Amino acid sequence: MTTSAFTKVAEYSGKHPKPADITFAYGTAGFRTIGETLESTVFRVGLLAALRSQSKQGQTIGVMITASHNEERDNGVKLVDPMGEMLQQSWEGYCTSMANAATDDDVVAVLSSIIESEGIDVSIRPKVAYARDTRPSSPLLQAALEDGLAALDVEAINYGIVTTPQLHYFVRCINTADSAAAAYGEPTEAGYNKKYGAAFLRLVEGKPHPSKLYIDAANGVGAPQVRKLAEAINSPYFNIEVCNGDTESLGKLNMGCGADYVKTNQRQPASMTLTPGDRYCSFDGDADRIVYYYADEHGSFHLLDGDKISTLAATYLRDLVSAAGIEDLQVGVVQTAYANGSSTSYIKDTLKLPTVFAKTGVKHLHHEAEKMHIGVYFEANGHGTVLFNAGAIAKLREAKPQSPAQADAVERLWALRDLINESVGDAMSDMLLVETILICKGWTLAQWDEAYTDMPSRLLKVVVNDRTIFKTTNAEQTLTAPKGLQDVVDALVAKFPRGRSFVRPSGTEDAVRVYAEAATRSDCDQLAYSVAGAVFDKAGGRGERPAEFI
Ligand code: G16
Repeated sequence: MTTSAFTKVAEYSGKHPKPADITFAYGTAGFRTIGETLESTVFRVGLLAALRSQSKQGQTIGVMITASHNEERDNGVKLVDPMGEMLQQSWEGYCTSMANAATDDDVVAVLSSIIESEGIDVSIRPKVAYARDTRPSSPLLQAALEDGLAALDVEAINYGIVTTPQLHYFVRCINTADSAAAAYGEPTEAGYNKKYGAAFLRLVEGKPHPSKLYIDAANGVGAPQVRKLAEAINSPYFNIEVCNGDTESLGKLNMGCGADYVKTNQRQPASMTLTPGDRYCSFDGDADRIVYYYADEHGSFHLLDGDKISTLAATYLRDLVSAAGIEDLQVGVVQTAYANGSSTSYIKDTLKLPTVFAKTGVKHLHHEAEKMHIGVYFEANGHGTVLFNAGAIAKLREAKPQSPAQADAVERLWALRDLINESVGDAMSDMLLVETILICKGWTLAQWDEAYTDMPSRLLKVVVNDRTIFKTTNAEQTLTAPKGLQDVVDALVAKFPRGRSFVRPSGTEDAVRVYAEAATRSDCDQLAYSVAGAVFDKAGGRGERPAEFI
């Protein structure tokens, strides 16, 4: 890079000084914190996106400005790699160093050290595709990003306000456009709706129409986008009504609604009353997660979370593979420690499918799923997808169906692959997958729910002075620091039949998460609140102590 290019970077950087008192970290899903503190970080992510594109021989890199499920005042930014997957982890350290460079000269110094360590050819013109969600701080951050892109003369495409998974999809489409074998689709909203809509209609054709699906869009970007998807599908097979679709009023995003609220509180959105027999689902604020739910005839709430989606998808795929008669085409499942114990037993003992555990964060699950022929990965919070690896594709191509039934099963596997956004977990594509399976099986949500009964579980948040003192091992299920705290957790767990609990620092919120499971609801709550109380007392709890369980 020439001296004048570095001078230009330093000049632009001067417009976006780093707040002196904040240390940024590239966490579970990129940078996330209070939106108005992120201007310098987002500017610098623009620079990093340019370098990442050059390091990938000019392929397009994605930048998404969003804080997904977080409260409205937060914002965030993350990079998307060429196949639409999360940024390669070895670059996360570069992101953190860049975000924390104290001065404009330091920014230039970090930039040149990355160029040197990665052997980047800076003569390549970088390409970046970017988008944002509906947060009030997003336009300001977008302007900072555009300065970063301009500083390194990036060829950029602005996708405006789209869901996070849509941006992942666009990036993959752009980078595969020239390959007949790998071409993923048209990199536009219309192309996205056309691809997923057509695959859905192909799979459900001829089956009875389902009842209406009520979609809580968390007052986020999923609302306008799912309406466009419904317009494109334009069929009684996709009869939806959007609830919590207000993206204009301040203070509404993810507030008392959305997938995170529903999963964490184990109840419907505050603004909604459920009618027994009706079907409901919730997206989160950027529509990368989805959970389903319904009320039974007594009005009791029932949640169908990421584990239930995962087992539904795995069952359907396993049965199709068997019907297709393709030998040695394996289906496997990836979960995290948050997976309900009943779901894991069901996968192992009833479905007889292999299951592996990964750390929280879809980037970790994605890599494990890639090792399986057909890898189904979902976090309990509703974030996940299904991957068909190269081995699976080869087996599908080589398949020699011996009967019309086998030919139909092979055709359905291909169609399912077209229905699934393999680049990342995607609420809209996952919803079409669930709808397809339910329509094909003729199932209500209650029938889907019958597969297994969840163990009572509880997820709590504890705010502490410094969550970075929490260190974990064993797929984040065991604390190695603060010293002695894991022993306390173990002693509490031992008191409850079938008890399980773990503590880990969140990578997206300034909090420590406590998960607990036990044989009964009251044991589970008692365990969760006891562990949360111990964390608060022994590791610098701030604000209100988690309420004692009564
Ligand atoms: C992000 C990640 C998810 C993760 C979640 C919570 O979701 O993409 O994989 O489960 O954060 O992570 P943590 O417990 O570390 O805060 P989203 O929907 O917010 O992008």
